[in-house]
Amino acid sequence: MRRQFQLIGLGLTMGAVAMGSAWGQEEAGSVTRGVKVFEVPRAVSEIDIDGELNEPAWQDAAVIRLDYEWFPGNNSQPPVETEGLVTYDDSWLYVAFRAHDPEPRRVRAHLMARDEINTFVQDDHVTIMLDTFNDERRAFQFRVNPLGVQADAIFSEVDGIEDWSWDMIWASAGKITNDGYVVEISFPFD
Ligand SMILES: [Ca+2]
Ligand SMILES: [Ca+2]
Repeated sequence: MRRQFQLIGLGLTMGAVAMGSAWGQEEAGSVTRGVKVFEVPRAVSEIDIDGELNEPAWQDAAVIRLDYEWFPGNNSQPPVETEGLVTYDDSWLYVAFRAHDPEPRRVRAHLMARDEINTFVQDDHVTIMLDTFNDERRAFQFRVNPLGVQADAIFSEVDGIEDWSWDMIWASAGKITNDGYVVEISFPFD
């Protein structure tokens, strides 16, 4: 079953990250409505981006349950559980997902080149929006499928544009497991 989840970072300061997993449900206005704030612990170990969440740092990472399905549902309650994990060190922001699925053989995932978005969106995948502008209008968008394939874009809600020609150097890996799939990602701060 093709399902898509997104994790939206509205700010990352002093070890705290604000996440709104249901961004877009509320009326425009205050930047604080509907936003959950999580304390993100610093990584206690190095993390190897290999699709295995077996590093000690993941044991202590912030766990963010994604309570809303974005597609095919429209911010509806999902039939499967997906968790986002977040931690960091001096150089990297680390994000991982555990996407539980009782039928992992039905997880859709294909190897393809970066940014082949028309093919990519046919796969199960997770999306992260980093709103480093903190204006809820523009964001850096990162999508990863269960095999670690990347698609990245600059997103503008004002004009609805996803500019896939924008490429950043970031690392991702994914694996299909007996329980669904796992994605492991690192973003450089510089
Ligand atoms: Ca790892
Ligand atoms: Ca791109």
